[in-house]
Amino acid sequence: MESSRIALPIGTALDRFIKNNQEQFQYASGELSQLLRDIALASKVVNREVNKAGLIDIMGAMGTQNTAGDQQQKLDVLANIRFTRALTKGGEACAVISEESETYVDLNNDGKYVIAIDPLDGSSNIDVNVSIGTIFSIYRRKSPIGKSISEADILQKGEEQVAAGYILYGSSTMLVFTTGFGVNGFTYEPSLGEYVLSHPHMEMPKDGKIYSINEGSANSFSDPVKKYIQYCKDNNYTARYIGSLVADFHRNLLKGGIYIYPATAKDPKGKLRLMYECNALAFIAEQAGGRGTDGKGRILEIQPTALHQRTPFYVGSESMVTKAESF
Ligand code: AHM
Ligand code: MG
Repeated sequence: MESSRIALPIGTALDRFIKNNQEQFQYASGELSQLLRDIALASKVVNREVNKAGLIDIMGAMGTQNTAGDQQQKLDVLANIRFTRALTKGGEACAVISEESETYVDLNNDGKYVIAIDPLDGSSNIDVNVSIGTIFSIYRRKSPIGKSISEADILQKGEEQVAAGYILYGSSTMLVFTTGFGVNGFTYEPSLGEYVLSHPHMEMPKDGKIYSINEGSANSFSDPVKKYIQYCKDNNYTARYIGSLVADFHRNLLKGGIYIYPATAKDPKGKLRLMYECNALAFIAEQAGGRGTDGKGRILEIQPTALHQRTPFYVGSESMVTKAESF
């Protein structure tokens, strides 16, 4: 959708941005804006915890595993609690789907929105002081308000997202989001405790020369993926892989590039989760002029059949994703 492009200056606080751009928040009853504020607030708390992770004894594995069998880190658990609590408080959400919870959390029958969230992605990077992120998608519920929620509310296609975003806990902390009217990026100003507009109307370069893939698994990539990687090398592309989806995606959004997590022997359906990792980033990519596919079709058109469903993921600059697909 076309942005109405109200020119707000760099440095505008998130709250002011939301107030001045209400036409970009559909169904204008204020709940979607409030959800975004709640997520922003929770992210500040998580940011504080991420920043002091090296100082206090909250680092390291908790000894429990999440639904996918990954070791849960204490910060993952904390982030999950912070975000779920923030989303529960205002009553806008009827359900939360989280990477850290096996089933969805049923919140409030009067809530209008369903949120899918990966509270802290890239968790293997926590202990080594490398950028990590939060990824979120927001959907309207489909069932009547006041009734209990149904599967149709939970398992929605990515194209039904009304908003999506991520928080990158990096050398600075950023909130990047879309409500379907383009993409805007806000940088956290710690001394003010505010997100301020730093990257208005973000657009992904149509083409790029950065490819991001875990080449350690190359032996088990399909032939087309192998050929595409060879094509990148033959054309002197630059390989950049942090192993933190939000950070890899963010770099490619700014500089032009492609991120690939294909099917591998270990993860025959890909590693990444459709509902709370790929959908949000595919929506943001499209809103910034890029593309997101599973190698066969548009990520946003995949009908999820399970909460923690995985998918191969190709996302980034339009020409690069199209080229990769052509292999
Ligand atoms: P997580 O949800 O357990 O943190 O895993 C997702 C992460 C992504 O951030 C990252 O892009 C990918 O897994 C890295 O996987 P690999 O180590 O196999 O390259
Ligand atoms: Mg994750």
